[in-house]
Amino acid sequence: MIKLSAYKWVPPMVQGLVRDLRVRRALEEAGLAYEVELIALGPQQASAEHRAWQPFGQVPAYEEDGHKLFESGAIVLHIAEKSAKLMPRELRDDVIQWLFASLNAIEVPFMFLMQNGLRRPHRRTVARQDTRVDRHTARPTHRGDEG
Ligand SMILES: N[C@@H](CCC(=O)N[C@@H](CS)C(=O)NCC(=O)O)C(=O)O
Repeated sequence: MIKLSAYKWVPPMVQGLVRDLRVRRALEEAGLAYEVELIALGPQQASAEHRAWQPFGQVPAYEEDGHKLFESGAIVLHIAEKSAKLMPRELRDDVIQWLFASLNAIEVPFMFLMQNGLRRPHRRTVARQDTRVDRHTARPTHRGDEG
């Protein structure tokens, strides 16, 4: 059985944003059954037992038949490898490319923006990444758009 870690409770400002959600979504879309182990923020999160599963004391962490993984991107990729719906074989490189792009080129500036507020230079960075993604995905030659 697949097991995924998540928090028992998080403050309202991050509810709906915790990274176990991207793993849950991949599992749901792949149609894979899973159970959730709820971790309490604080001592349980910092415990040696939890750190053996997620070395930074964070969520999400994933376990499948004793095989343990952490880092949401690595977990989502592992799940995608099991599902032609999530990652058709002929689009594997595209999926990996966009997975890295979402974690580096998109998530990083957005996180910076969230942590530093809507000051003009950060807004510009995020708007620029957004425009570039729009332009790229609108291109008719994008491999994902070829019938
Ligand atoms: N790069 C990691 C980041 C994990 C992460 O930042 N998890 C947050 C929740 S979204 C967390 O556990 N924060 C609590 C903490 O760092 O103490 C991933 O994508 O899995």
